[in-house]
Amino acid sequence: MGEGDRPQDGGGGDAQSKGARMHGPPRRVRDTALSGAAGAPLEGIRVNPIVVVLNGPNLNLLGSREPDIYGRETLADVEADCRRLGKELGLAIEFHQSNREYEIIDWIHAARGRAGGIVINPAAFTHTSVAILDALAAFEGPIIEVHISNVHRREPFRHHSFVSGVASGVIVGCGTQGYGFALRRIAKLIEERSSAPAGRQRA
Ligand code: DHK
Repeated sequence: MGEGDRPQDGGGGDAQSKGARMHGPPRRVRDTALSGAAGAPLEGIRVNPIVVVLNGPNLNLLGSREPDIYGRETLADVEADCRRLGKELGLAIEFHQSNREYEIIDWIHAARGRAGGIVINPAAFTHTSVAILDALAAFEGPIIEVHISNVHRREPFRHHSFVSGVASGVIVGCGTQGYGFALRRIAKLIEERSSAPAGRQRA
């Protein structure tokens, strides 16, 4: 499913122009929040787009949990890899994990109007959570869904994802390397959005 198929948030042109402001690649800013003492804008300060990387239940056990399926890398290893690659790509990485559905929803809400994109491995919530689907549908930027294992080679209940319908892309079965692929794709999508004419942000 392409990004253009994602549900609209009802914001119309305003939401799109807001997206154009909030979701660009590293850029020079004139932002009153970054004003100097005399209130003059600080020229030449580069702001990296925020990418929020979210991890669902049991992913805190990565490395020791079913290593034949999920590998030996810990979540701390994945976070370090994401931060390293984020620097290379000019992205400000915010990395979270929770076993609680509401916390993931709250992080998605906090990303609205602020983050350039979301990378999410919803883990078991992938297959159950309409609430996470709805929260993601209200996010304006690109979303990449990641699964460490190849869920399509596993039990049938893992074949359905509530999240895929609002994701720009899905990376499955590439191990923890999938997070890096997702960040590279998000960086590209953010860059494309920032250079697209205002009315074509979702195309
Ligand atoms: C992780 C989980 O915890 C499972 O519940 C999903 C996903 C698959 C993964 O492969 O990363 O079914």
